[in-house]
Amino acid sequence: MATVDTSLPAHPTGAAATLAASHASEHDLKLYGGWFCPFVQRAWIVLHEKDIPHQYIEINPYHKAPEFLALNPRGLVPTLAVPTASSNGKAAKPLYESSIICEYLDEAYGDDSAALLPRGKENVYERARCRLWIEHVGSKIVPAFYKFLQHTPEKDYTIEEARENFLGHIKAFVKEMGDGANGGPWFLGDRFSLVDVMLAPWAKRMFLIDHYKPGGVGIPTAGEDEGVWKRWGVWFDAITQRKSVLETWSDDEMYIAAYKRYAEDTTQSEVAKATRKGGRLP
Ligand SMILES: N[C@@H](CCC(=O)N[C@@H](CS)C(=O)NCC(=O)O)C(=O)O
Repeated sequence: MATVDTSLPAHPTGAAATLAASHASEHDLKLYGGWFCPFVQRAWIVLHEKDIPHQYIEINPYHKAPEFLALNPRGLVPTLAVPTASSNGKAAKPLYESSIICEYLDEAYGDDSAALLPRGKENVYERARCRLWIEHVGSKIVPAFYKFLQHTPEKDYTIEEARENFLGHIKAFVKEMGDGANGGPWFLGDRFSLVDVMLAPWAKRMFLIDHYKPGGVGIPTAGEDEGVWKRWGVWFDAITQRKSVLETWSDDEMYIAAYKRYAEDTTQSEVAKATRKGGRLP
C-alpha cells in the first residue's frame, strides 16, 4: 500500500522537464518540488512569472529523507531554501506552505509594477480582498476538489453531493471576479494576480475528474447561473493557457497515472488522509 505513493515517476516530463532542466544548476535559492504536486506548481508558477533565478530540485516527498525533514519538519513539498545575507547558500533558511512561499517570492523579487499582490497603502483593501479569496481557494475549493476526486461508491456522501459542493465553492469565487468590464479574464480583470496562481493548478487538474468520475466536473452550460459559468469559462481558458502554467506542466497522461491513487482512494498522502477523515488539509 505504501508504494502507491513512493513509486511515482521520479522526474517531470514534457514542458516541465524542459523548465526543470534549465534550472538545474546550483543556486542559493532552491525550490524542492514534486512534478505532480499542485502546491508545488503554485510556487513554480510564481518563480516563472517573475523570472526569479533559482534551482529546481525534484524530490519524492513521500520518501521523507532525513535531509528533507531537517528543512521542513512537516515533510511536504513545496519547500523553499532561501539564502541568507550572511551565507554562501549553506546556511539557507527554509520556508514552506505554498501560499506563504508565493507571497514571500512576490515580495522579495521584482518592483511594484510586477507585484502579484497589489502593493501600497492605497491598495490595502484590495490586497485584503485578494487574501480573502486566496483563503477561499485553500479552505473551500481545494478540499472540495479532493472530496470529489476521492469519491468512491462506499462513501457516506454521493457523487452528486461532492459535485454540488465543489461547483458551489467555485461559483462563490467567480461571483467575486472582475466582471470583465476592465477588459481582462483574471480575478482582478486585466491584472494577473496571486489569486489566479492559487487556483491554477487545480483548474489544470479538473480534467482528471472528467477522466475518472462518472458525470465529470459537470460545469452547467445553461440555467440561471449561465452568466457566472460563462465568466468561469473565460477565466478557465485564460489560466489553462497561461505560459507559466503550461511550462510547469508535465504530460497529461503522467497526471492520469499519478492521480489514479486518488481516484481509487488508495493513496496514503497527508492530503488524502485528511480528506478521508473530513479534517483540515495539511
Ligand atoms: N499545505 C501544504 C500542502 C503541501 C502538500 O500536501 N504537498 C504534498 C504533495 S502534493 C506532499 O508533500 N505530500 C507528502 C505526504 O503527504 O506525505 C502547502 O500548501 O504547501
